[in-house]
Amino acid sequence: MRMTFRWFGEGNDTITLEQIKQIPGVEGIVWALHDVPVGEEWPIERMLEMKKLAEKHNLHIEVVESVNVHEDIKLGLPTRDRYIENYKKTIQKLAKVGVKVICYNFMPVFDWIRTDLNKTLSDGSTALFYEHSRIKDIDPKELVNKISENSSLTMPGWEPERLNHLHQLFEAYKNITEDDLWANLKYFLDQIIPIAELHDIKMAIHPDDPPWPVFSLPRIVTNQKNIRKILQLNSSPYHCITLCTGSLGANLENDLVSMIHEFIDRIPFTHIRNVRVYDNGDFVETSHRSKDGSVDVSAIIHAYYESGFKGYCRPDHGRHIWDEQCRPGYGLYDRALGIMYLWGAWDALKNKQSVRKEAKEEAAW
Ligand code: DNO
Repeated sequence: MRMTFRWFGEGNDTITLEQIKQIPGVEGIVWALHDVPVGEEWPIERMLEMKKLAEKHNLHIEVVESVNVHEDIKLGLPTRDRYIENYKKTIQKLAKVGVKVICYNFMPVFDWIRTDLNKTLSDGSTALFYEHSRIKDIDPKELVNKISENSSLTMPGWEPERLNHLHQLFEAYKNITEDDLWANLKYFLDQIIPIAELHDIKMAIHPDDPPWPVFSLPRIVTNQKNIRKILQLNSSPYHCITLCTGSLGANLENDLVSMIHEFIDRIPFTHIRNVRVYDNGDFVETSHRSKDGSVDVSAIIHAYYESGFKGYCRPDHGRHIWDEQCRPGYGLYDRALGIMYLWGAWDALKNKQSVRKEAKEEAAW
């Protein structure tokens, strides 16, 4: 398991590379050029700058999250080909700077959705929260305002230049069915994956968060059956998933351990975090510890360990603790604690194995 940490770039994150480097076992950053408008080609000079910066701190830039997919591609509009061409060029350039995995998603209009970015938990920390009943009544515009308020930092997947056109976006999706979305994803994959394969970059689609349709917009990367079907859309080993335990874990019917075992060969990158899911469908993000939420994180580590996982991992959102002022979900402290939990669980398995091996060797004597 290769540990990484998401970093939003200089001037766009409250955390420094010096700090990241001091978290045990972190070898690379998960990055993106967040200011390049969705659909445009990424400039190689900027990629090289990022590489130089990261390498100065002995960190690699092998994982990108995300090269976002333009809405015209998800909508299947004739203009999509232009954006797909840009996407291909970006893949080629990313390969030149040493990128190995690109995480992306195929969610219409919104990326992740929450109703509150600072819900107070019983321990006094705050965390991202999703109130199920609220989503039914809230006007999407109101939600956008709420998510964007009090933050000088653009939230990933909530780019203002796109969400300023919310009304038009909803209009455009009015007649788009789930079947259309499947077809549009296939069209995109069939164009992109051969380029990724040629350049040795794994394309890892991220699950929908939450994993069900929101605001009547279709969502398809939601469960084991759909992920199986998505992987069958293109048989290349370069067509992969980013297994995000927090996104999929918001639906208690998702069996994450079974997904890991089934899809292991197509998981080059995983996000590990915990959520507590309530009976009424609300969920809140919690510490990574199994006991603190509904996702059995230690069982997940166990499944990865047993499968010989050698891919990239990052802790995902954490709580905001110890008065940290940070991007919602992306503080230093709780994610660093998360990493230590993940390593603890991993190393314990390693030790157990070597103890078992030793015991066997002794028995053989
Ligand atoms: C939220 C993240 C998502 C994720 C994208 C991947 O913080 O997990 O924004 O990066 O969905 O494309």
